[in-house]
Amino acid sequence: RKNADEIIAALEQHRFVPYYQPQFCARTLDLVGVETLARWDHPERGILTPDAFLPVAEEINAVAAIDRQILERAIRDLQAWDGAGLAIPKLSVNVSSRRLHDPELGVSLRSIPIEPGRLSFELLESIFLDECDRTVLDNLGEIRKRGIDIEIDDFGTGHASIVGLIRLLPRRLKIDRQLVKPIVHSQAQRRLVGTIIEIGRSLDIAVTAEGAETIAHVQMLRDMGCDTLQGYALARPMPATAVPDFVRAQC
Ligand code: G
Ligand code: G
Ligand code: NA
Ligand code: MN
Repeated sequence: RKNADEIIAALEQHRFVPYYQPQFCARTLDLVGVETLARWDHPERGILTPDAFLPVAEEINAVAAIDRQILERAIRDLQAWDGAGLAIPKLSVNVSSRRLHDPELGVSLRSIPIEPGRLSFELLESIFLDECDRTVLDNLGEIRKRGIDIEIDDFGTGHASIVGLIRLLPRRLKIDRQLVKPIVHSQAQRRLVGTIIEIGRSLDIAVTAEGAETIAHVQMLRDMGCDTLQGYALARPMPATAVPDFVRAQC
């Protein structure tokens, strides 16, 4: 209860903010984008990660509202960075299943000022089960119409539906870090990740590996033909205020 009330108050006070984790081209290690990761800027407890609020937020049906707040803030951050002349090619935002069922999503997209290909939504594999819902279909239609790319997040932890991939044809799939982490000591796990990269290639879907934690992961994933990398070996999630210095240091 206490936590639930606090979450509602935090929403009113706009205390849910995006952190940003950079994403890199596997071949050149150029910055290709940033992913937003929700944080709760708590007045006493400091910056809290999603494990501290998503379960309760889910219970009280507040996840869509958090997602909405993060997206709005991220769009404003991107505009500010553009204004400052920073070259951030792409913004990826997590969109929960709850948010995808929210009729307000499609409506709000009509007023988002963003060029096609600059924004992408990371959706969970469970989307493959939700696709028959009218609101979800309408929202997906609006997402496509606005030129927002769809990425399947945490691929391999949910339904991993190949038929779903063919039907939805996302721009990109992100291999979950649970699958990526073991590749440096398990040949079987390495073959598995290689197979997922092949599935992406055969369907013309780009592949990101999450959880590139060490230089060994980075080298191995690059050699395996992965397109994009994200992980602690390259950059950790950071507050918006740290992004400009990080991006400038890349050049
Ligand atoms: O940020 P962290 O590294 O702790 O993220 C943990 C998990 O929280 C992620 O795997 C993701 O599923 C979820 N998450 C992070 N940011 C968001 C967000 O903005 N919205 C939603 N719905 N989930 C998020
Ligand atoms: O939304 P998604 O499931 O992609 O969430 C990414 C989560 O993974 C965030 O919680 C982020 O902090 C975390 N993360 C990012 N890079 C790494 C990494 O290299 N190792 C580990 N263990 N976690 C990572
Ligand atoms: Na994500
Ligand atoms: Mn993920």
